[in-house]
Amino acid sequence: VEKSLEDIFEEKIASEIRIEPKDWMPEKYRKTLVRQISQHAHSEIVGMLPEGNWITRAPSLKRKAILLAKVQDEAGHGLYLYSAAETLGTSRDQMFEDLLSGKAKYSSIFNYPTLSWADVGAIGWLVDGAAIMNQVPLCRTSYGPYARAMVRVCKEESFHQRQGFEIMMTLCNGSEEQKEMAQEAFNRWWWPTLMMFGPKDEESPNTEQSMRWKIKRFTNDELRQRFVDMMVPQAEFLGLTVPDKDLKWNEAKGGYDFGAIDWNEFWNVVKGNGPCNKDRLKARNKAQEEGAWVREAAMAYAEKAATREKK
Ligand code: FAQ
Repeated sequence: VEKSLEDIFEEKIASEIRIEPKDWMPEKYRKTLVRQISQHAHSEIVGMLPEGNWITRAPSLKRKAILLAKVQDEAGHGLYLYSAAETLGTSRDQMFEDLLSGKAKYSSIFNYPTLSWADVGAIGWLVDGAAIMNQVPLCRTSYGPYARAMVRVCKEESFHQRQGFEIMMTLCNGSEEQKEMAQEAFNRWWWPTLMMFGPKDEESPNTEQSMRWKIKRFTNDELRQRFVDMMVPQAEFLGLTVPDKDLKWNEAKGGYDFGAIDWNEFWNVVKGNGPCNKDRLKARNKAQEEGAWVREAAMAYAEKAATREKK
């Protein structure tokens, strides 16, 4: 019997062979990947804004240089991810247009404000920590270009997480006021970070199929639990209090039980009504307008170079 294209695809998935751009794939697989990878790319790009807010006010030259490098890394991650998504047949211009018009989603976490320098530490420690927890398994995702992009992204995220933890450690070993700043930032970022992993499994419409296709390797709740179990000892080490009165070690499950997440807040932010959603889109649109002359100049240069080559 001759195998159908679908059989070949399913066999590859079953035997952990990567799916590559020119391989046949179900339309829904392609669509899910474009959705997830483009949202991921948009998150990296919008994710530059909260920390970018502190570049001009970093407390020392060294901190400023490190923060600049981190924010630039996020731009690079966005570019690898748009390239990976483009291999599935959607143009970067189209994806970008969807971001700028507010049609496309990006991670809820980047719609919260950065009110103090400690927020830069908290983002590196918590947000990059959550990003790593989610992205290390994506190095084994079934779509080749996405998996390969994740390898380098994860290496850079590890550096980001260390720099965040180091900022928190410096503040926690500093004056009373510095320690308070760290705790206050922790209080504001903890719950939104737990929301980054997405809705709970029963309310996650995409998880089941994405697990079957090995796009996702763990469910939202599995990753969230691992994250809590990893972070609690780190908070203890820093001398910070996790802002959750229901947090408790559960011997039987070998992990922490934690309090209820405010899902109303989550969906509200996802729908565009978080504290900074409008500001974030405004900032991206402004950058697009102000960068128009650079794009035009680059196009003119490319055309000129092409004519010169023909001669
Ligand atoms: N925010 O059925 P599910 C970073 C949406 S890290 C907004 O569970 P799925 C690094 C979801 O899209 C952050 N929307 O969906 C950095 C879906 O809507 P749709 C980016 C969310 O895809 C650090 C609906 O809810 N990381 O950027 C969120 O199976 C520091 C139902 O959800 C990634 O994107 C949310 N938090 O699972 C940069 C990782 N959660 O599309 C700068 C890759 C869910 O049907 C500074 N993505 N939604 O209309 C993933 O692993 C998955 O897409 C999940 C969601 C786990 C995010």
